[in-house]
Amino acid sequence: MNHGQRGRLITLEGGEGAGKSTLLRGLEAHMRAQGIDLVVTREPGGTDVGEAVRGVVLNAANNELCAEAELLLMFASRAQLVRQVIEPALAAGRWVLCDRFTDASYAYQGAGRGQPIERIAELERWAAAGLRPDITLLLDLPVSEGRARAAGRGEADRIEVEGDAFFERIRAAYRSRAAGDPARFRVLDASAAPDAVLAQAVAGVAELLARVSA
Ligand code: Z5A
Repeated sequence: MNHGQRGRLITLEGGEGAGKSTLLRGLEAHMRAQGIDLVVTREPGGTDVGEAVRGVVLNAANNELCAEAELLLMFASRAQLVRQVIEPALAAGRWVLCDRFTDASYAYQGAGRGQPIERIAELERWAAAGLRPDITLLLDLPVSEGRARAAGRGEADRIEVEGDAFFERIRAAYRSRAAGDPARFRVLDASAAPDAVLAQAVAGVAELLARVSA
């Protein structure tokens, strides 16, 4: 499928414990069953360089890492992923399903860490080559529920150790970005059962794709 046509970039976003990994597995299986030629990747990470960066930014031992360096590292991973994986796949007509993308930098480094939005926008234009997802699925969940789910997962990483206020800012930023761009975002009720979240996602993708392709 997609002969001669540019592929689509679909991203998943959400706060801690929202169920992105669970949804990603379900969505990947659903899309492959539809015959979609799919590349699945994640941020930070997705390339050898990006996975090394991920190790640095998530390692709780790196507690001296400043917010500016954190932002630049997220975009270092993204710059590599866009050029090495995402753009070539889209150009070949393949679809890309990416676990987090630039919206996460606006939410975590912008709203969470207080980094200037105009700096992030500049990095998006330059380091991420202005690439925007066609569709973004936002898994929305009250912070307390998400944190309770994530608590069962073992040791917290360098970002997960932050307090509730940090994650409330992130949730608010994600919701506000979604409200500001309804043609790209679909907000999913992540407190529903996994099958119901997947059904919402499948319906959302179909509806937004119909609009994008119209
Ligand atoms: N980060 C950043 O700061 N800036 C950036 O630009 C980017 C990222 C790109 C790593 O991201 C960190 O990087 C992240 C943001 C930052 N830091 N934090 N916090 P990540 O996406 O790799 O890590 P994550 O946020 O921890 O996501 P995850 O591993 O995909 O976890 P999840 O969303 O919580 O998904 P899950 O593992 O599927 O679900 C968590 C638990 O809930 C698990 O036990 C499931 O079985 C359960 N679950 C899942 N769905 C359900 C439903 N529907 N009902 C009940 N229980 C459920």
